[in-house]
Amino acid sequence: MAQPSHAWRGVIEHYRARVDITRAISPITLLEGNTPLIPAPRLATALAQGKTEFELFIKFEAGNPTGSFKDRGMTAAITQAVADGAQTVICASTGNTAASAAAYAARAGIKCVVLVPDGKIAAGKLAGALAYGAQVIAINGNFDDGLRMVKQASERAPIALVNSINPARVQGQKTASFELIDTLGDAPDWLCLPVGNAGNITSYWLGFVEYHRDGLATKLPRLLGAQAAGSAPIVLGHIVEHPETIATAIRIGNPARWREAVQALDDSGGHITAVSDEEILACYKTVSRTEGIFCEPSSAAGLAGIAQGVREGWAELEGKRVVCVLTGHGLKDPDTAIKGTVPPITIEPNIEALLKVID
Ligand code: AN7
Repeated sequence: MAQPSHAWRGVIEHYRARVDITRAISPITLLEGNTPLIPAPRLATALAQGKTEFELFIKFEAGNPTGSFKDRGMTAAITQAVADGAQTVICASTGNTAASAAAYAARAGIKCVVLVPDGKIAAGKLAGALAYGAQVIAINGNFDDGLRMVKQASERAPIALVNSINPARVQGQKTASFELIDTLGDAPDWLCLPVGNAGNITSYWLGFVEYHRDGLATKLPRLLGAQAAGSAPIVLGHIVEHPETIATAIRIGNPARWREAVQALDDSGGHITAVSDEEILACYKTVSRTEGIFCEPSSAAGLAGIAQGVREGWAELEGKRVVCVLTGHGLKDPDTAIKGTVPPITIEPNIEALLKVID
């Protein structure tokens, strides 16, 4: 049945002329993209700590079909892989890429193999990858080990690599910048986001530069990247052999798109900073309580970057329009969500018991 003409058709079709991948087949899509851009005034006030005032929007990428921003790039990577004749795709992942690759492979009717760090992947991501029917392999190692292994596998066997070193991933991912500009009418002053393997920051910058070059935006944003302090290779300027952080999505010590990220940060006049797990968790709680927006811990790293920049005085936010990308859904990591809260109390099933405990 033909879709009604106003229906959203996913990022490849919507940005047809700009997503540079094969046109040999119709897109493998779950109608990803078109995610909400939510004004967040109460969160802005909380992050500003009485020191400044700025306008804040949340680009809620958890609104994608598998609950993270990865779906934008994955629709492109899987479409390209299928057009190239791949029967199997492979990736290393801290979780969200795995779930996304698994879903799009299922959609395409091909096999998917994912390598994840044993015990360091949030429950909702593992659940997704398994539900979508991927072969999930846990390794006694971290993401960086996994990426090395899947690169080798794709060289030795007829398996397509769908990590973000695959150029199609960036082509799909950059559509997030287009959506921002299409919604706001121009680029924001700051774009703020967590950085792990550095595919997302690279892609956003590419998208902004493209729209600006073609006269669809009058300016370029400054990029504010945030890494977890225990996994901050770009901030430190060297590989981190044993990355650690509660924000397991960004537990990465040797980002694949390191060079591109540094270039983007430089070109934008931006800033990259390391935020502690405590700072991440504080913002993680604040965003859900002030705005009703539930993200996973890694996503809150970007917010923590803003809070830190305000506290330390280096973030020039006064009067600016700031977009913060929340990359993944809070439901991805129920364990961390529950750990940080007071457990529910149990009462007898009568009204007296209820009235006694409502505070
Ligand atoms: C929620 O899934 O690397 O800097 O294997 O899941 O583009 O890597 C995830 C990364 C931020 C960092 N927020 O983005 C993977 C993976 C969330 C993430 C990042 C990830 P990049």
